[in-house]
Amino acid sequence: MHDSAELRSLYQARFHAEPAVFAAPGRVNLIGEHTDYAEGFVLPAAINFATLAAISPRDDGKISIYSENYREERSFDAASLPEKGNGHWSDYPMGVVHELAQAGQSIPGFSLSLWGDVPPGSGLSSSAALEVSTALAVEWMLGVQYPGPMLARLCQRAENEYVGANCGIMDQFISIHGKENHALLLDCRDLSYKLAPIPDHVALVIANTMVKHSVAGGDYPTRRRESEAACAVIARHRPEVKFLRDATLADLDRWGSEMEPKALMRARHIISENLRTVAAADALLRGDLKELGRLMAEAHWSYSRDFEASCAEADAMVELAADVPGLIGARLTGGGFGGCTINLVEQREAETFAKTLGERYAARIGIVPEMHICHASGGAHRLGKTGERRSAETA
Ligand code: GAF
Repeated sequence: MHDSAELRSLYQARFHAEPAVFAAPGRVNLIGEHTDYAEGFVLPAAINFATLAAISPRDDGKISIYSENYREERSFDAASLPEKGNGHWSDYPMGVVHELAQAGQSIPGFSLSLWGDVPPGSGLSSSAALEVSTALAVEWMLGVQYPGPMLARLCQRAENEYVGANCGIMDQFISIHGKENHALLLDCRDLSYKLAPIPDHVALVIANTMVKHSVAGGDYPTRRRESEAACAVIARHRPEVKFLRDATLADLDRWGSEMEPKALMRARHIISENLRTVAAADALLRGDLKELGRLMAEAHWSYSRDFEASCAEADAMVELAADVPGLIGARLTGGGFGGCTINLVEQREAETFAKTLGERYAARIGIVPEMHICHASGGAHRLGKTGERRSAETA
């Protein structure tokens, strides 16, 4: 599978109907990790990897969902949707359908086919791409259109409550609001945002450590709990502190001794990361790439040492990148514990950079990494018959 034309023709062969097709991108986060659920700041960009969703109505009251990636079909009764997921890939699209029903929509039968090239388990938000592409497809079928921030919240709820992964808002938000050649500074408290252009001469080189990352289960929720415990200690003294977004490094100096040592480290990462993220967006807007690179490096080591969310492979990928010509900044991106590093690289050096870094990583770690030279892309949208982006008016 390569593109929407192929998805469309496979869809026609399977469901004997002409679908409407939607695309939602994955993302890379330049800086601002585990700050979203603390109502802080993030600086992601949508990337040119996406999930496509093809949909058409059916009249037998069934919801049929086929995954081209898993080559598997699941069927549900639109009149009695399951209340919870059960650890299957279909939880993501069904979570969205369930949330739309919770929001008062009456859900008719439909056939949905999904295909994506966001590498799963690599920290590039394949889950959000799946949720958002489904959301756009089902919205179209229902003839409704939620405002972007509301749709992002709905998809986040699908993941939190139906899938059972305790993620924040970043991934769903950027998948909807991404803009070609821009990063987006999001205030996760009120969902206001500012776009920062990524200069033409800067490439996004994504280096996959090939160590699997997952948000559901494992260390992600543990980190979240630890940082919330630190916040609760500060709130005992300053009740106005509801989230770590409201706390300062001075609070840690005063009350850090009342925290579990790990909680203190997690809080130090999140509080300092918020400061770095806002500073990084400023640096990008001013064109100060040196400062941006410095902040990314600081963010990586804070993520690795204080938040303990990196791994030996990601640390090696970041260390090795520092000696490859063309690097502006590198760090582990996304939820952590594996996945990809993001390298901002001078465009003219990007090919050689990717090749050299890949070879050096393979030589040191013994794993051949996947390297992708990406660009910041636009947010979720409908695709026309020939795969072109349809404007809002024609969508
Ligand atoms: C994952 C989550 F889904 C996001 O909400 C965010 O917390 C991120 O990890 C870490 O910054 O992608």
